[in-house]
Amino acid sequence: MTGDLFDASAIDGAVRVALSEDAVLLRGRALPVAEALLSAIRTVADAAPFRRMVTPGGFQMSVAMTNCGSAGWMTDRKGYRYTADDPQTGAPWPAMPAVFLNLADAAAAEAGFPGFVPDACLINRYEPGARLSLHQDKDERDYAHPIVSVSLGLPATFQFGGPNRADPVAKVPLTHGDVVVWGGAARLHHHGVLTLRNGEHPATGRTRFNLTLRRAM
Ligand code: MD3
Ligand code: FE
Repeated sequence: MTGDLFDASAIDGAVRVALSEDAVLLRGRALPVAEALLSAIRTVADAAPFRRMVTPGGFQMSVAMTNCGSAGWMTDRKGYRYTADDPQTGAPWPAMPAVFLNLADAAAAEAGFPGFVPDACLINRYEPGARLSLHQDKDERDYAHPIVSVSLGLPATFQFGGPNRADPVAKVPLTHGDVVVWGGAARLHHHGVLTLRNGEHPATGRTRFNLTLRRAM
């Protein structure tokens, strides 16, 4: 079933919410592998530590980031781009954990995008006070591929707009274990995350993680 924001249906035990045409929220879809995902995040961050990057405009982001996969997203004064190596260590970004690949492939298929093979995963770490202003993800080579996002830890309010920056914005709570698949028409929609509220989560403490699995190259 697809339609408006509140059109939810249970299919195969997972609760699906159509956020818009081609954007599907699979509530709790990552819960069975949440501990495995968190363990893999720690392994990635041991090799490629979280850092707060600087935008081309010179502002330090409030969200701390790292990457895994054959490409990783970065920003500095020179611009936004994907690189094969972590500029901080000079080493290639850590390999994509199998648990990331398997979840991304399964969730994309359930949302109608079979055969999704991500080559990049940006890992965002939010602490209370961190936010991500409204933006589009357009540094990838081919927008035909979907993006799969996975939320872990503290809840956040996600903002979801349209193709134009001035389009009206819907607010959607994203909680521990939620997976969203963005493809087709939704792939270039504006989106952001409101300032993270203070809180404590049993699995992550005072932290929210978000994985975005992408086909960058
Ligand atoms: C809609 N991350 O890393 S995930 C990002 O919660 C990013 O950290 C947010 O936006 C976060 O770029 C939101 C949801 C998301 C991710 C990618 C999208 C929504 C999207 C791409 C196209 C449209
Ligand atoms: Fe984004």
